[in-house]
Amino acid sequence: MMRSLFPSVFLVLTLVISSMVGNTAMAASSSDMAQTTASSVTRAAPQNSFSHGEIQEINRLAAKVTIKHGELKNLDMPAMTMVFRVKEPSMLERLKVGDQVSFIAEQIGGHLAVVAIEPMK
Ligand SMILES: [Cu+2]
Repeated sequence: MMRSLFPSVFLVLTLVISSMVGNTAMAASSSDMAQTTASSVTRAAPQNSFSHGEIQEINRLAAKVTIKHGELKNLDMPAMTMVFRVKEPSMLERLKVGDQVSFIAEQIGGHLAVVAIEPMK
């Protein structure tokens, strides 16, 4: 009984912890450092590279933003206008329609979410 339960509990914990770690930029950069020692090939792949776009619409209640974006290399997506969720609603506070932005979108739990976004100057 205990022996069969334990591995799945451990798996869930691992998933929770890894998703928490993924939230912080610091964790990402430290894992980058770990990878550099592994091989220089993994360094060559642009991970979480910023994409460019223009804000078309902001839905603060739904925590969604419509972005007319250029090519998203990390998602292998061509330029288009589409709706993204944002990871944190507070990310929308500094944005307004018409802003040129740099942003990072990632596939999270089956949908695309903006995990970082900032107006371009
Ligand atoms: Cu798109």
